[in-house]
Amino acid sequence: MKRRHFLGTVAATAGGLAGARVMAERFDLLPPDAAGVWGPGHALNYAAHRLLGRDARAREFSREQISAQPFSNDKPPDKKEYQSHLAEDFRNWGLEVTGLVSQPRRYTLSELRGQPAASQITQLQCEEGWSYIAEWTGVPLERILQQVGAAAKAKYVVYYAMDGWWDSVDIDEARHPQTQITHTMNGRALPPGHGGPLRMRVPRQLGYKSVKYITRLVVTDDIRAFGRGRGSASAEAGYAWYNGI
Ligand SMILES: Nc1nc2c(c(=O)[nH]1)N[C@H]1C(S)=C(S)[C@@H](COP(=O)(O)O)O[C@H]1N2
Ligand SMILES: [Mo]
Repeated sequence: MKRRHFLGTVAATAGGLAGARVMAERFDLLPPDAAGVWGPGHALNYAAHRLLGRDARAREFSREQISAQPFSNDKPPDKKEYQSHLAEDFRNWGLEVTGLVSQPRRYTLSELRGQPAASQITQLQCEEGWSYIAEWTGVPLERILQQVGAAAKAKYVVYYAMDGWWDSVDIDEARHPQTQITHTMNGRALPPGHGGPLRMRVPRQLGYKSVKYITRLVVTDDIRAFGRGRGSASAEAGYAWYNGI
């Protein structure tokens, strides 16, 4: 009923985009970047995906389809801090988890590697058009949220990288079984070029949501408190905060 009502209303609205914002707001599905010129489009896209495909899964591939030469869009950070972690084989890398959680915690990399792992063969698609398929292995973000006791009212998980990138996903994406803290790629430690030692893997959205070199997660119910309130560095640079595939 809810989705039919939503679609019906959007269709019936003259210039559906303007109506989309109003509808998205009514269903509490307004993305952080709903303001501005592209805001109504972002709101329609996000609300439609959430109403129609909240539990949808990203396509999974067979082992034979894994790309022989996965493309890495960048060199690892030349930042001194990252380079010294690299030099010691990331022995002292950690992932801090704070915010709306009952037990804030800092995981060491070896603690994460020691957790029961999940694997998926999915495609990473860059907004620039290229893509590759790889097997990603790591800890489902959902499991981390359980371990730290994320509050029921949590609405977003914000994540930070060592090179200054940061992004966030809503709680549906965070709890989706394919959303993963990845430490292993194609059976080996995640290479530095692909975000080693830890990256967020969000296979239902475009590649820029899969932030590399992550060091910190914050659970929150108020995204306005982060950066300029648009939910991510990418959104502040003009990309959609939500970009479902
Ligand atoms: N920290 C960080 N994460 C990042 C990026 C980055 O520059 N820094 N680039 C993003 C973009 S635009 C894409 S398409 C993917 C690329 O992943 P890859 O290097 O494994 O191909 O990483 C994303 N995560
Ligand atoms: Mo990208």
